[in-house]
Amino acid sequence: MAASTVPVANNLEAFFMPFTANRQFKKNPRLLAKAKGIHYWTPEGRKVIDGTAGLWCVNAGHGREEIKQAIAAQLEEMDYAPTFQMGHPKAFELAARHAAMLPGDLDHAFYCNSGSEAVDSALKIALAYQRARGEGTRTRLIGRERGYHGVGFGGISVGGMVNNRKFFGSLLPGVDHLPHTHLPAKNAFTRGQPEHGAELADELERIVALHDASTIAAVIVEPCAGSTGYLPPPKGYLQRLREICTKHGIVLIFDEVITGFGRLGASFAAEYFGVIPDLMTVAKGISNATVPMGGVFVRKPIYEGLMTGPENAIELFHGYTYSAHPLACAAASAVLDIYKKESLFQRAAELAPYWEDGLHSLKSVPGVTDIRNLGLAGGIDLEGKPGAAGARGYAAFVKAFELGLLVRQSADTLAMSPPLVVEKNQIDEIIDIVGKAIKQAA
Ligand code: PXG
Ligand code: PLP
Repeated sequence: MAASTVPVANNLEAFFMPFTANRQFKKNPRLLAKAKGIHYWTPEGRKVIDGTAGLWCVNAGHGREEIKQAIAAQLEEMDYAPTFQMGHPKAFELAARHAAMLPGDLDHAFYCNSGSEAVDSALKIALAYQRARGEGTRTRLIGRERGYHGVGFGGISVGGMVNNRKFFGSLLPGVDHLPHTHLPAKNAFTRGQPEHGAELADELERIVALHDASTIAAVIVEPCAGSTGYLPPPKGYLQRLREICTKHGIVLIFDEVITGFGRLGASFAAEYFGVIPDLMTVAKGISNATVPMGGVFVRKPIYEGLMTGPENAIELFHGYTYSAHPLACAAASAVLDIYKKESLFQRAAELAPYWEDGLHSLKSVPGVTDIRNLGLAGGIDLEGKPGAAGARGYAAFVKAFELGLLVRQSADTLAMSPPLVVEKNQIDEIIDIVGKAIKQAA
């Protein structure tokens, strides 16, 4: 081996980092080397509160012994088994457990490895379902401005974040978008769901009038938008969207990659809002992020609708090598045990008012222009510096990290979503640090 090919310790160059300013980061890296409970430690041993549950995914907290043991036991027993024309017991067990906890007649589970794959899978299931029921002209997909549905071509096409779209060509054809529901002029500093904006769901009627229902397969929305700064839905909005989709035979997809598995203080946003989608995408908290996993939960009529043709016909020509990977199934089952045993969804619901009070106590901090919250998450908008959009948000994020707190920054918005095992005194600490960081980043 040539000397130059020997890996160099502490050389950060080779890793092409995702969604990161690579050159900036590699000059001033922020590294995490250890995690337990609601904390990370840097390689130097500095303790940092995980104010974001990783990337909204470590809902039961880090380093859970029960999950570790379940993964290790599965690895010992069987590392991998295919699920194309074969099966393994843990996949069926997990699907039955998910079906049992899902609201309404959402009672089947398709598995994949990430939220992005879940979204592409759901869009394909919706298209295949429409075709199977003799509505093959329904090929349009409707997303929403400011939506985030991962990074597959399907997901960025229905997504509504300009930077995730503009570099990547023509995307999927036949996609339209609902308007977003972020109305700070009317709703700033609302606690929980905003009063104004339900009528924005009626824009779907306008889109139907433009294209005709016979061309529209599905609508996908995050029930509470996460990535663009945490935007709880206006009161009545999701109910209205559900009614319009039902009326026009459109498949309604809730992207619950962030909201699923307890974030709102209920198992799923569908349960929290009392609105049942036809398909639900999940990831993140499904496995507490220990082994990558995603899924699409499917209502009975959709699954049944696809079970057509001769019995030897494959009903859905779609799947991943690692669909229902045994290690992911073991992890997902173990985390369900924890959620149940520790009543973590209920715990999140009980902590939510305390979290809300904490967040909104930052209202008077100079430069804060809006605060939003729902469940155990929230977003804080900062006034941007003229001509330097995002600079203040980034400065606050870096300050918070120096002061011992990990937050998530998107432009001049900070988002937080602590693990559901967070204690009240730790919430106090989070709020204290984020307040200081915002002041110091002014
Ligand atoms: N849908 C939604 C609603 C998401 O929030 C995805 C799909 C894609 O999941 P994967 O597993 O492919 O990343 C997501 C992911 C942030 C942030 O800081 C959010 C996500 C991922 C990374 C960062 O807002 N959401
Ligand atoms: N590319 C090639 C060449 C493959 O053989 C496969 C799977 O067999 C894939 C991509 C898809 O990989 P995955 O099933 O992990 O998504």
